[in-house]
Amino acid sequence: IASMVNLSRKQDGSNDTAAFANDVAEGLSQEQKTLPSRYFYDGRGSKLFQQIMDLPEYYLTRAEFEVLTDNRQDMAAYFSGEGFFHMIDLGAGDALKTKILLRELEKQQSMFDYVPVDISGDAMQQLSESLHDELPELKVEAVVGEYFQALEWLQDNKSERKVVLFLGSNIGNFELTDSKAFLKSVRSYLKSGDRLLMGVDLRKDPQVILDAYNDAAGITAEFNLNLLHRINRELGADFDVNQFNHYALYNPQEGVMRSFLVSKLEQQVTIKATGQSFSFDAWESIHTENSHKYTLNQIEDLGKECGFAIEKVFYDSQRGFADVLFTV
Ligand code: AVI
Repeated sequence: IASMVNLSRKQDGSNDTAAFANDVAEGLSQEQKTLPSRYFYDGRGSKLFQQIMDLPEYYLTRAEFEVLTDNRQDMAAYFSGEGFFHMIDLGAGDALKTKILLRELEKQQSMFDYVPVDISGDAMQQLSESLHDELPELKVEAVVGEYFQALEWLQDNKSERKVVLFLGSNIGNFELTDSKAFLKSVRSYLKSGDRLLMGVDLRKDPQVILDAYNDAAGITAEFNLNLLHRINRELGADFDVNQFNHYALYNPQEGVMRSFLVSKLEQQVTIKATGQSFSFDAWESIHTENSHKYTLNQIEDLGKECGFAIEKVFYDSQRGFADVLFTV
């Protein structure tokens, strides 16, 4: 039983081109050039990210898979203790990990419906179809849109108890101020009895982290460079993608993995959609992504500041990744 709601401005579910052009122009006009990482995820980018999740070096997905598999009964018991609930999956993607919980909840005959949220209309279409085949009894209402749009929609349309999932260390891609704003916003839509399960990547051997973002097969490089391909495709730009390198480094003091695209030579790029040209010095960089790695204390403080209290922390066997269960 599946239905779909599209909150994005364009009916095909893709991001609004004008907003994309604006963000790109603004980012490339700065002293330190920057592009927002949320634009990684067009059709090709989403496929590349799926490949990343299968890479031997990219430990995050496997670690969270283990956390969810090993603790699914416990988690399901926390979720369904007080009757019917809406399970809201922010950034659901292919929901491969969430399905572990969905199967367990069905097994326990929990009373709930499932509301996956994603900016990719294609992903939500495919997920609805796969759930229809795999869990035909499950009530699914997929929402296509940005997180903030979806939260507002939920406020008006889902009135029962809520369990919000924010898995995959997606929080790590926000700047600290943005993660606070995001969590406070999520909190503002929740009531007593509601919960948030959030996946966080923890501090660990810097070499392990470094390798995860510099895989031998070069898929992460492709993923990063795809941003330039996307700008070429959607905004009529003329980036010579071969003249940029993927470069990612980890700062253990801050616990931040930073990804860049570095211009191999002095060059100019023109973007038709905005009519602007941007020049690059040789070895000038574009900052494209941050991936934060946390201590549990930081997560506890972050939660507290945003109105959440930790109910339980679920770790993988290496203690490198955690799914943190918060109450409000
Ligand atoms: C989606 N996000 C949590 C990934 C990460 O690890 O920061 C995106 C990614 N970037 C490079 N590899 C994977």
